[in-house]
Amino acid sequence: MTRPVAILLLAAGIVTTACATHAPIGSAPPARTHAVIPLPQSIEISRDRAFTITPQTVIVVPQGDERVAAIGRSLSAWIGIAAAPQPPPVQPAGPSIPPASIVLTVDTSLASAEAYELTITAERVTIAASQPAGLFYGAQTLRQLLPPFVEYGGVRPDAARPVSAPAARIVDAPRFAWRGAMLDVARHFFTTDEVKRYIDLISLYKLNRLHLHLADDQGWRIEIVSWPELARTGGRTQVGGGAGGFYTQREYADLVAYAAQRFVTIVPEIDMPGHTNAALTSYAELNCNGRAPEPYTGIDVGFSAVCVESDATYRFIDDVVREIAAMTPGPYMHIGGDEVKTLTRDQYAAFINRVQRIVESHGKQVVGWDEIGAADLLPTSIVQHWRPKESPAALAARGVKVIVSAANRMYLDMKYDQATALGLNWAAYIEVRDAYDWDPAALLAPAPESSIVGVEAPLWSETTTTMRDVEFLAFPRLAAVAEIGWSRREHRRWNEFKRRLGAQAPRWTALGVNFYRSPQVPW
Ligand code: NGO
Repeated sequence: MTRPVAILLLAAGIVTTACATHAPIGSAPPARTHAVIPLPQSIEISRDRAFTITPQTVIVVPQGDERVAAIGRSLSAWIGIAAAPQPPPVQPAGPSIPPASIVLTVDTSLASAEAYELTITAERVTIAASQPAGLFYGAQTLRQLLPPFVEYGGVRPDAARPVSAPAARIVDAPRFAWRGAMLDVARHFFTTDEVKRYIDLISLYKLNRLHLHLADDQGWRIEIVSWPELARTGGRTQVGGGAGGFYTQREYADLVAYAAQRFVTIVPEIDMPGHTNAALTSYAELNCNGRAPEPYTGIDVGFSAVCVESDATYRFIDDVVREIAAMTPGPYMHIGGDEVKTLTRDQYAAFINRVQRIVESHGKQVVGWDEIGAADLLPTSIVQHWRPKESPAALAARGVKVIVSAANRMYLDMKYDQATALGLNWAAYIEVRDAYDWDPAALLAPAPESSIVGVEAPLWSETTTTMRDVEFLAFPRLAAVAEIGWSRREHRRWNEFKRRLGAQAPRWTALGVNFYRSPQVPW
């Protein structure tokens, strides 16, 4: 933003709260605050003018663009009946724009697919982006500028209170392409409805990857038609001995489609060669001794491995990858690769090399935990850094692309502090400030920031038996990860972030999210 515009905006009652060319946030308290997470690249917000949704408000979308119309319908559903007996109708653009409307418009001059511009005046709201993803993110920002009671949706119309957003001008684009969450559905199984709720919650914060940890020692969670016992036998239990479960291929496809509507790419993971007891118990031929072990319901790691010398193992992997690749439109296949204690380094590297070629033959790009760095990585393979004691800098220096999931900062299954009943603590206690107040680029220095594909917050489910448990560990820390993934490093300040974080409380309450009321945050 240039100086004359700034003066003009200030004269018009618009206050800049974050902008690349301005003083850091927090240097002067903004007259009119907002609570948008992740923090946009630039946001100018009015002190005294606002847009109010009325019973006349319509959502205008381009003619004949079904993907944008779907975003319009989502926005309509989020607003719900907060302002009128009916959610705002979605209608194609005509010769004139009705008063008090919200306009979604495609503007191909905007550079990246996820970038958007949101302009709110007293008369109208305009969200412009070159691609549907950007419009979706603009709509999420608008949603966060509306009062939290909107989240009661169709349940609690609050006719006495105006549904208003402050006049504003926002220009926004993400820092990283990969902004992920991982859910471990193997240690404890979560139903597709539960996973859909998680997708809804992560997409509110502009996360765009959901990595599903679909197989581990305790459970195999995805139907494989050519190896039916994997799900039937391997899906039958979970940590603690509960009933477990698995997704049919139809359910998985439905989940993928649901995620895609929210601009979330599903990244399926089949962990191998270790963490495979559920497969080993389902098929004796995957074991070097030809004997299937008992199902496992504890939480130890590192004891299992498929027989890396046997052809049956590679037939199995080829079939599994082929079936999962066929129902996964996203480009990635996560092969795990972590914590194998029963193989030599050479056996391990040869196995990963061979599996990379299988994944490639089915048209997918390999993602693996950082141990796979010991193999000859294909140029397209992505390494997910997780072990706090292993620096990813050497990998980055070799030109490897890295997703940062440092366990001591980003593992959502770590306890907040010693008093947290749920979670583990092997990597660290991670209070909210620990989760926010650091930067992934420092871990890879001196390699350039371009070696970081993005960030991802895994939530391992050894101790979480319900979605309420999952939510308690994920919120508020997932919002911190979302901001690290999206917002410019130079704009991030803990003292300013914690205020915006505290302001999420009424929204989470309205959404029924079971969040941790950290003493570090002004709720
Ligand atoms: C490790 C391990 C998982 C555990 C998790 C618990 C990785 C990549 N492998 O992370 O099996 O569930 O820690 O925090």
